[in-house]
Amino acid sequence: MPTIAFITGITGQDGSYLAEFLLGQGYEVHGLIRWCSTSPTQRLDHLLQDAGGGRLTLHCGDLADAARLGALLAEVQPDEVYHLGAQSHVRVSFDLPAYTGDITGLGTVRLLEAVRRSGVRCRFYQASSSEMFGSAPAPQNEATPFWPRSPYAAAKLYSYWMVRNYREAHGLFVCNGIMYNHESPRRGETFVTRKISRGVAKILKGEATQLVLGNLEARRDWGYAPEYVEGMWRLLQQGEPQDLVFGTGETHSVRDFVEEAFGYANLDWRQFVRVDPSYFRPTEVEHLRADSTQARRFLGWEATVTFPQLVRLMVDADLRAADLEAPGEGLRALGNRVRWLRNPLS
Ligand code: NAP
Ligand code: G4F
Repeated sequence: MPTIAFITGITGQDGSYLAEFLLGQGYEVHGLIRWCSTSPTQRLDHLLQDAGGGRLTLHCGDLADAARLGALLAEVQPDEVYHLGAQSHVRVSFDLPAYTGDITGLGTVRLLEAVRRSGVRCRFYQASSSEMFGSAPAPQNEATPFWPRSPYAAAKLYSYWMVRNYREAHGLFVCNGIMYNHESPRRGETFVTRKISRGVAKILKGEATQLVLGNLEARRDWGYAPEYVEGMWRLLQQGEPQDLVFGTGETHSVRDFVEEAFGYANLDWRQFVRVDPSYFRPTEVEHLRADSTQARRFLGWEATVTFPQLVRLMVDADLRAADLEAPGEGLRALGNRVRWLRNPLS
């Protein structure tokens, strides 16, 4: 019998990579999708075409709907639950604080309750975030006190503590993966890295003359998303549940990302990038850098894709998507490090 996984947020960046990874491991994969009048499965279409040999099933539902989550848990009877669904955009959370609290915070409790009440014996992964560290000095690790700086971070922190409470109070096998920023060609278009890589392609294609950004000084620990979904899986294969930090250990500013991306395309970024304060956040997270010593120690997990390789891979992908010639250095540098990935540029 194959191992059965249930993934919330399967249509997102991480959910699509995780589904691909688990199907490659021989899993039967079930995913929660929101009903939508347009197709939400763009990132999954390559998997749905051959349906992983009939091992990929999508179920309509919503993290706001506790009854549906309970029914699905009982029906699917998963061995592993990966809870990735969330309103995941930090800037948007300032405009939608209550909605973000409901979906990103309470949504986790609805799912935990569905697990507990169904009596299904499964392992549970919670997509916690480095945003929870907020203003805590870098580098941050599992012992660093949290200091959330947005409604999103506060909602994730609530989920983090509820996961710990369900472990301690009810004995569930539940784990927090505290992940730093991870990016890819499948990254949502309004997150800064993808906005930049698409911006380069649009400028080269003649579809835009400038790229408008917010705070260029914020520093992030950016890694490559497919490596992080392997980390999620490894965390659930442990003998005991625990909470671990996942990141590269390197930090770069948004300005660094801009310079690298435009430089790779032989463009002088100063001619094209404009800063608009309307993109600034009411409270910013200035500096994130992971200390992932424990993930290395317990899981043997390490990020291997470097910052320039990540930037180049994303620019390559957006150039190709715009029918432009791509230098391909990002792809070449990646080699076959992520062997299960079918097409790193899509
Ligand atoms: P993403 O691309 O924004 O995907 C979010 C997923 O959640 C999408 O599938 C979305 O569905 C789904 N979702 C949103 N609202 C929902 C609702 N009400 N009911 C059911 N599903 C809902 O995010 P990601 O980058 O893959 O990140 C995955 C998870 O890791 C998120 O929880 C994020 O907060 C967390 N995280 C991400 C990073 C990172 O750097 N990527 C780092 C740390 C933590 P639709 O497609 O229908 O919108
Ligand atoms: O790409 P961002 O929107 O990602 P952010 O806020 O770090 O959040 C992402 O990573 C978290 C993990 O640490 C996840 F939990 C979360 O779900 C999400 O995936 O912004 C990165 C930085 C910020 O400092 C922002 O102020 O880039 C700065 N920035 C500058 N100009 C911009 C822009 N961000 C966006 N989205 N758009 C801009 O034009």
